Amino acid sequence: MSNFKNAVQSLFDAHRALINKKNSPAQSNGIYQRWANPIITAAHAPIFWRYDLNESTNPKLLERQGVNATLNSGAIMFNGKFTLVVRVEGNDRKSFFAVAQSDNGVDGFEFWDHPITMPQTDRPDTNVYDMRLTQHEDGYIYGLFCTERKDLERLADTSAAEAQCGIARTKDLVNWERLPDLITYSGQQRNVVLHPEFVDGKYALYTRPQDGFISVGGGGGIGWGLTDSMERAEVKEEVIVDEKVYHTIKEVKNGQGPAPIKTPQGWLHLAHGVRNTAAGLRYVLYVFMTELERPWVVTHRPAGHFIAPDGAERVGDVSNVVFTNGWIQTDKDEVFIYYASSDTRMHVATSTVEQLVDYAINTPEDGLTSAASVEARNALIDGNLAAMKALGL
Ligand code: M1P
Repeated sequence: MSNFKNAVQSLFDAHRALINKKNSPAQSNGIYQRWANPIITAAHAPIFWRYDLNESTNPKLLERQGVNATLNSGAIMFNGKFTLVVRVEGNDRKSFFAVAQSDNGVDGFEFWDHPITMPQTDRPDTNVYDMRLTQHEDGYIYGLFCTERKDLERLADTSAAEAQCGIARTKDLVNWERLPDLITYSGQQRNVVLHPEFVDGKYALYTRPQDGFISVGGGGGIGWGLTDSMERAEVKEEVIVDEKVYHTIKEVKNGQGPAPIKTPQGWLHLAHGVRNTAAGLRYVLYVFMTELERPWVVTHRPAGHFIAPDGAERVGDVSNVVFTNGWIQTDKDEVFIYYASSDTRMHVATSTVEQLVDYAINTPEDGLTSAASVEARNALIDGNLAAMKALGL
């Protein structure tokens, strides 16, 4: 074999070894099970997405188009496979969407040959990211994502941007029909998610009204609104379902994660909450539940974080972040929670609907003061001291 062919073969062998690497359960807190290895990293991107494999144009076999990160992924069970629409970020900082699939949901994720070619609206996207997939009862799979463009009213500020909700739909994850961006009457939108069922005959959306690109300003919270159609989606009125709250894990901002899961006890939601620290923003995941008939009415709010950055998850391009926009419920009611750490790589944690609902219903709410926290903990301690006595401990 020529040296060049040998070198190419080595790249493919190392890549195959990475894809084939078995995952194993890591620590469990009884509510969910983390898995030891990240499930998708930048190194999982196919070799032929990154290298020019033609010896005449790349005799030194240099990487030509690097991939920087694989993060915030939408998730769906598709044709019997655990399927993610991954946010892939090139070294040029542009994100795009690409499908990766696995047979078991915890390892073996492999990208399809080509990323998604997302059609444009008449106002081209500068950057697209964080797709939420919803299998809607109308028969389409919808992908709602953030479309970011330059803020044309602040041209001199090269960081001034505008975030809005892009909408596309598909039946095969290959061909996407781009629909007009969501119209709302808030300044900007990110983390918009389509509810899987019609409500009062309309499409229902979780929104996140925000005044600026990074800061939600006076707005914020997870909002809720209805639209007659997705072909010209317009939410005239947003009500806040889950607000941001002082001195909680969602003091600065929050956002709906994936579309909620329907359970007999209500809709189960996963979201992210953000607070500020001397080291910058800290993103954690939290859970809440809403009424079945009125998904905009919260019934349970377990206090604090559900998943927070842990160990190596704490470090990456944007450190101290976990973020989710995808989970998959299997027909055995297992739940595969897909989350990214520090805007760099993808992980999975596994649980069940039963465990998650138990967690949501039986974890006390945040009492919002230290005194209330001591009171809640004392109630647990006193109950346990009696229980321990009964157990002879
Ligand atoms: O960098 C952390 C996250 O920041 C944004 O989330 P939010 O809209 O809540 O501020 C998004 O850009 C997200 O992609 C990113 O992971």
